[in-house]
Amino acid sequence: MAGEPQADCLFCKIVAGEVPATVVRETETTVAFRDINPQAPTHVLIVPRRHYRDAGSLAAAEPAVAADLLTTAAAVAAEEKIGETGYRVVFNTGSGAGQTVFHTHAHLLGGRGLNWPPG
Ligand code: IU
Repeated sequence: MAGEPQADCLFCKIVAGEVPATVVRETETTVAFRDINPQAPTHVLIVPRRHYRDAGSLAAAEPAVAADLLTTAAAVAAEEKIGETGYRVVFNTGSGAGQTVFHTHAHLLGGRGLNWPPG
């Protein structure tokens, strides 16, 4: 059920501490950790503690938590000192857009130049 832990979900397991991750920030409702396959010098994933399949589903159910994802991304960007040069926050949504883990996550990318449009 939406919001409840999913037994087969990698990010639920990271949130629960059952799978190790390099956590850089935690709030009451979110966890931020380094991506295992970084695409930029800073590549951090920010996930809600509760399970929703994508960003739209999270925002519809728990808009305050969706906002917390964004403020946490900004806080990590400040800590990583990528705010001045710019950074990107991405929610891949659906397999056609590259989503491979179906637990909402924001990618925070920065520390290098970022092209537009993305691939
Ligand atoms: P995507 O938007 O669903 O494709 O993003 C999933 C991300 O999760 C991707 O960047 C992976 O490198 C990352 N990831 C991870 O950090 N740790 C893991 O054990 C696995 C994937 I599997």
